[in-house]
Amino acid sequence: DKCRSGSRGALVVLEGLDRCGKTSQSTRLVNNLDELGYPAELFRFPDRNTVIGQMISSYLNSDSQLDNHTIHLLFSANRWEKRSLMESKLQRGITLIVDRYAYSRVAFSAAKGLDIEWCKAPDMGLLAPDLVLYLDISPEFFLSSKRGGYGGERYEQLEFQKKVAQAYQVLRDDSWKIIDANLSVEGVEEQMKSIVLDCAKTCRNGKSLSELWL
Ligand code: NYM
Repeated sequence: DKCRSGSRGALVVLEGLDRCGKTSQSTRLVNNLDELGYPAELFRFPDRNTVIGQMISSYLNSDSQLDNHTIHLLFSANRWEKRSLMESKLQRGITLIVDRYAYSRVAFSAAKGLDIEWCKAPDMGLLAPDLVLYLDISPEFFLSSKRGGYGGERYEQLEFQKKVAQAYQVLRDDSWKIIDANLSVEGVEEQMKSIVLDCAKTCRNGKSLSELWL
């Protein structure tokens, strides 16, 4: 509707290694934004609720085997099937907090040795985030932490996570905000809150949406 045009929501992406706390932090962010008068919703990739998402889920649980290129394209298709929904929500003024996005796929596939340009191509034209928050933990962090459940899924192995961390280093640019995720849950939450609020304000004031890859 017209009175809302120009006051779009922000597209905020959380990235990081497995078990870095992205999922709890994204829920907290949504609640914080809602309380501050910025309607927000959570998105998560992979979205395991679609048919493609179920194929991805079965691969991650090692119930199926797929060629590295095939799984790469499925992860990308899983984002494409949500693109128009995401755009319409943003245009309606809703801020989207997204737990993993295109960077995850590139980092995980590059860690397997796939060519980085090939990895980036299928996501070209997806909505570009207004903000990327990288929750920084050392790959060894989970060993000393109480964050449970590690090791259950494909990729959740120390040596592989080290490679993913290196691939993220290559991908990230100066616009990413690096969050020290070794702190307490509340400490991490505080670091993120004001950064995200600033971004939501800028978008509400008319910053335009753009597309990957910037
Ligand atoms: N993952 C996630 C990828 O390999 N590529 C992608 O594009 C995305 C979005 O899925 N180990 C991997 C990272 C995780 C796994 O994610 C499941 P989560 O956040 O644990 O549900």
